[in-house]
Amino acid sequence: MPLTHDDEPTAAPRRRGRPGDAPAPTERVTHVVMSYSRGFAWLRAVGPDGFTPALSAVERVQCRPGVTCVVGDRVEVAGGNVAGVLPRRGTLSRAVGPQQQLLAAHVDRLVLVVAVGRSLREGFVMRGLVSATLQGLAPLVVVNKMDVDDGDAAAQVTAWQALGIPVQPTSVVRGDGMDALRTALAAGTSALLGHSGVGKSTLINALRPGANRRTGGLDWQGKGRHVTTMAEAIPDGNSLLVDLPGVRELGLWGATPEDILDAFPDVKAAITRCHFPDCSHDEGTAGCAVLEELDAGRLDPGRVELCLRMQQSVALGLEGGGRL
Ligand SMILES: Nc1nc2c(ncn2[C@@H]2O[C@H](COP(=O)(O)OP(=O)(O)OP(=O)(O)O)[C@@H](O)[C@H]2O)c(=O)[nH]1
Ligand SMILES: [Mg+2]
Ligand SMILES: [Zn+2]
Repeated sequence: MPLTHDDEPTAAPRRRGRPGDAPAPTERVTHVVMSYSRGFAWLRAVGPDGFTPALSAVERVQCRPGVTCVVGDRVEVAGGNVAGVLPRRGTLSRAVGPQQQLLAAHVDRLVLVVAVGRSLREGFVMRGLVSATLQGLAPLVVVNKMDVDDGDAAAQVTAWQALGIPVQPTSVVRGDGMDALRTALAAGTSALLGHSGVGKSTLINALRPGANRRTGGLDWQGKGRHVTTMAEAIPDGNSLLVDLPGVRELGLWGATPEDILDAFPDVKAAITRCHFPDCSHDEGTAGCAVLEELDAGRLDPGRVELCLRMQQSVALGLEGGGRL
């Protein structure tokens, strides 16, 4: 997908110049926010052909009072300042306590990165999938650090694939899955979201030589510290990879119990077959289809519990914030 804004008229290539230079009458340039911090945006100009080398210098531009940006924003520059933010689409948000925090805009794909070890959490993946659906983003689950897998992660990958969840196992160390990931992320804007230390920045450095993202977040045993503190978009042609700080919480605003169930087709099929209207599906109700499937080993008890817990927390209005 081209990076130019949908509403933008086709543009003539831009001369090199400072942001805020009066454009020639026929010239329209979109500025894309590559990074933002405390009233300053790092911008790249983008023409109809994307980030051509002549357009690709990053410029640090102060925002006018009252203007705040997120990475991926398309902005107007006037008089040497960021004067306004164009209408957002493809927004990615998360929960900070009861507040919704916008992380990025104009995102096409939500890449949910987990890693072998403590961060291989089905709860994170399922919340991320619901969140992607609600926010209109295409999901991709990346299971990184497959080089240290003892078999559990491979089994999890197979189970998710059997459920139709798009999953790409990777190892940056061994190079496994990196060509397939490069192809999957070759177009559009992809935001990498996951716990600290799963290898988001390391993946981006491997996919974008020269990105020079600082790495060394938590290792696979959970030791270490958060490394990425500022979101940054890294371009290549018309595609962007957004490196985000590690997150622990991801809200599910506006989700209904039905939205949750839709993300669990395996659980949904059994619940739909249960004929007891008030069945909680988790106690010893004789004849409950969910319990029958569990007893027969055709349904994963962890997934049933996760689905019911997520439904309950949505129904009780506890999302907002949900621990991943
Ligand atoms: N064994 C192994 N280690 C990896 C792999 N990918 C990344 N790592 C290591 O995992 C640690 C964390 O990597 P980062 O890329 O900093 O993780 P991050 O997700 O960006 O972390 P934050 O910026 O804190 O959110 C580093 O020590 C990497 O070298 C992999 O495929 N295999
Ligand atoms: Mg990082
Ligand atoms: Zn039941």
